[in-house]
Amino acid sequence: MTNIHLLGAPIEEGAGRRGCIMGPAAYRTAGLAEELASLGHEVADLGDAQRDEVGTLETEHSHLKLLPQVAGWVRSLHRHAYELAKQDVLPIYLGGDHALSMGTVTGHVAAAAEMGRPQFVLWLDAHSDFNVPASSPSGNIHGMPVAFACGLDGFPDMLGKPLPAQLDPQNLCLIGLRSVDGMERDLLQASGAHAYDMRAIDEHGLAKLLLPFLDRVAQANGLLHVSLDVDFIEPDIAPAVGTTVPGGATFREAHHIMEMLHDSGLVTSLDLVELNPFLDDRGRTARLMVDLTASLFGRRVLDRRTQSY
Ligand code: 6HN
Ligand code: MN
Ligand code: MN
Ligand code: MN
Repeated sequence: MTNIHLLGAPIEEGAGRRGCIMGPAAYRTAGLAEELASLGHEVADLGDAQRDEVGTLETEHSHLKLLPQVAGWVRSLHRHAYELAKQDVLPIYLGGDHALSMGTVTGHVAAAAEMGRPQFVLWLDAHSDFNVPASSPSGNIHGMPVAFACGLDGFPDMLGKPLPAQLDPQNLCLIGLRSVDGMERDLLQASGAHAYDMRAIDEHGLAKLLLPFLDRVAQANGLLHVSLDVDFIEPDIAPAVGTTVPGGATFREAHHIMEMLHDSGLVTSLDLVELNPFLDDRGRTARLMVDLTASLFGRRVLDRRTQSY
């Protein structure tokens, strides 16, 4: 039994189109809390976080869209995540676009540093979200949270400079990549992060990519934050996202990752991001995300685990 706390993070200003503001409500409508409770967990819904008021921020990057609004969310979510990380609960952040992870990841990294434990991050996404302002072709801040959390240079002062704590790229694993911008790719490869594109899944299968990472988390007695972007999944079955890219994870691949994560017992926090209910087809994407979360929290058909491959 896990003590799960749900926190809505209805940010949409980081994305290129509107609609993610409705994400938390869609997860509630799709029955996320009830589903987790039916698996035997204690579930508390904390409601939605609110964005801080932030004035103009100094930056030479005038193409950054809605910077004060995004910074307001990042500050608020950072505080929430930091506090939740210090409690004996497992937070699920209901997005909201992916810029929310600038707050959640940094909050968990800062708390982990104080607890003397390494923080690991698993990033499940079609995109690596490793742009810095200067490399971003769109100016959409949801394409930048990983670079931000790793402390890369060139960001305006969204959360204090330097950051309260930085994510070590060695403790970062990205899976599902199939859309990475030119300069973003150079930054990602130089960082030392463990990055796997869809081709790696084709060639090796998910278990071969994921299990060694989970072993490292376990060996290091680490904490594990998972950030699940809707566009990780094949858009035919998960259409409710503004940045669809064909060739995503299949229904079973997505569930299999969640099942392996459950069996590992290592996950300590989770973001569900980029759901845009305005683009959904009779709620099917919201329901799929709820089902995937249920797999991560122990829903299974038979009582067996993934053995070694
Ligand atoms: N996401 N690389 C593109 C950009 O605009 O920077 C797409 C970002 C997508 C963001 O997946 O959360
Ligand atoms: Mn993303
Ligand atoms: Mn994405
Ligand atoms: Mn390495």
